[in-house]
Amino acid sequence: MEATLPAAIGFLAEVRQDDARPLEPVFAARGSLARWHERTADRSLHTALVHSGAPDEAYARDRGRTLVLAGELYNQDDLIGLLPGRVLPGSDAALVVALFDVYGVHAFRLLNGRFAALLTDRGRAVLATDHAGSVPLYVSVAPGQVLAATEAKALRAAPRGRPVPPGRPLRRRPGTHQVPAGTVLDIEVSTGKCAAHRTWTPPLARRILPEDEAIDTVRRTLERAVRTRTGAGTPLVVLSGGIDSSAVAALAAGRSAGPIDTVSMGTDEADEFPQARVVARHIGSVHREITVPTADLLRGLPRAVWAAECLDPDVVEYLLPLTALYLRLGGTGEGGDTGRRILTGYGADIPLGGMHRENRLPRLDTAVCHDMDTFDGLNEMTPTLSSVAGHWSTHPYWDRDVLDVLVSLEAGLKRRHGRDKWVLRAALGDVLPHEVVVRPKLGVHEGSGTTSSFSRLLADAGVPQDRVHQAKRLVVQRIFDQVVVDGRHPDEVSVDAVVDLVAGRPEHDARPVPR
Ligand code: AMP
Ligand code: PCX
Ligand code: MG
Repeated sequence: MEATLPAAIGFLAEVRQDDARPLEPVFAARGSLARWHERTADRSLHTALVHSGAPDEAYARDRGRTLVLAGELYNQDDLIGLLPGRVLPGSDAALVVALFDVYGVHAFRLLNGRFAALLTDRGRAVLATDHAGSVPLYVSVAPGQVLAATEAKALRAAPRGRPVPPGRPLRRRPGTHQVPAGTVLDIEVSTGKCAAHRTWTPPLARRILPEDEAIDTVRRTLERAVRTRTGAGTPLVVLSGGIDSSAVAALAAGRSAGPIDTVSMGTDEADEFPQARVVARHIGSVHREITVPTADLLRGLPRAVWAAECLDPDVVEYLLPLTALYLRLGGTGEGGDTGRRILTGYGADIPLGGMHRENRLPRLDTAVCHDMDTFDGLNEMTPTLSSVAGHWSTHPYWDRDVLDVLVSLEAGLKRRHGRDKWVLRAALGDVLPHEVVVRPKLGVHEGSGTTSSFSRLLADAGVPQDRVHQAKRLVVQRIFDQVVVDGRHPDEVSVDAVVDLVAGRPEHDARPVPR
């Protein structure tokens, strides 16, 4: 379980009672493809797996059940302790299937991980997401068939499915549903009847802790989340120089025998290179700076939407510079084609109310509650963002234990002594330079100039200032329709044509906006 990348990073799986031809697997995630077919008396299972060299470890079979797992677990030690006397499971998939034998669907309540899973058990198909839905999972269900995939585009040719509440219908593909975060869907294949179980919800109550105890709890849980994510090779941290990613980098460096790798991205318009350099020097990392020309950054919009399958223009603005960075990283090994394991500081601002820049507290918890109520389905944590370039990314702040701790701290520990994210800053004070610990930071969309250059692209096309945000939404929607719903490759999509169309200059593309 110490490999650089997880055994599988995506799958398309079909459980059917008939012998229909399986769908053609279509993924944005880049990796090797393994296909696999299993037939029992009452059903067949076809799977296509995107993997990184050990596809067998993504499957597990036990007592007539078969499990397919994309992603990885972070609390194996605790989980193994629940299976005394058994042969040690050799993979995360084997561990989950063994737990299923003891706990049934409730096994998924035990997992702290970044995964999507499908398990067949006689006439049932069980689908599960991790607590945060960080590996997206889509499903199409009709009597006699359950089709599931980690990318919606892989289900494009699926026969029209029936509603599977609480699944969310996909835009313009109402027969395809996204499985919510922290959810198990237990589906009877013959009828398509579905029972749903929530396995995680964000904490609603707030804990009152003395400063020291809060600091210690945050430090310990974050340290563990970084440790369980660093894998076998040299970890790489995408480093902005803000407290979130600097904390991850410092903790990863602290437990690494040799120097870790860090990398910062900027554009020809804006960067935070000097701030990131201070951190890299302090922790002794092998540091790189990658500058992406703004025009290339914006041309990458279709690829970011293709990878994240996201319709939210603000989130796409956060993800665009990160996708551009991942695509330019290069791998290791001969030919540089071995993917990297990437740690990020993504998501820290959500439970800590880091985007909230004023001293009074009431609105901080309002922001935290709102963000914890609305993250699901945005796909901002998806590993596909980096796996389009063959890499695997993972986000320690959205570790289940870290998230539980951070969300539940009372707001006065998040904003304190005039500082945002106070408890995190205080928890890392001994491993980072003082200037890093106290520095407020711009978001990646601002630090890279992405928000302003995307706005300018629309303004230059004639969109009035007060319509720019709505125009961004329409641009993202149109790109989504092409690369997700219609299954086109992002290289076939012209951002300029979409922008012109949205700006009311339809000479490049006269098709009406579909509802
Ligand atoms: P933010 O919350 O805006 O700092 O962005 C989320 C995460 O993306 C950070 O914690 C970093 O891991 C990564 N990131 C942001 N900006 C950059 C950058 N300029 N270069 C490399 N990584 C970045
Ligand atoms: N971030 C945030 C997350 C963006 C907000 N997402 C949400 N409310 N669902 C973070 O890293 O915590 C930035 C740039 O800031 C990305
Ligand atoms: Mg941040």
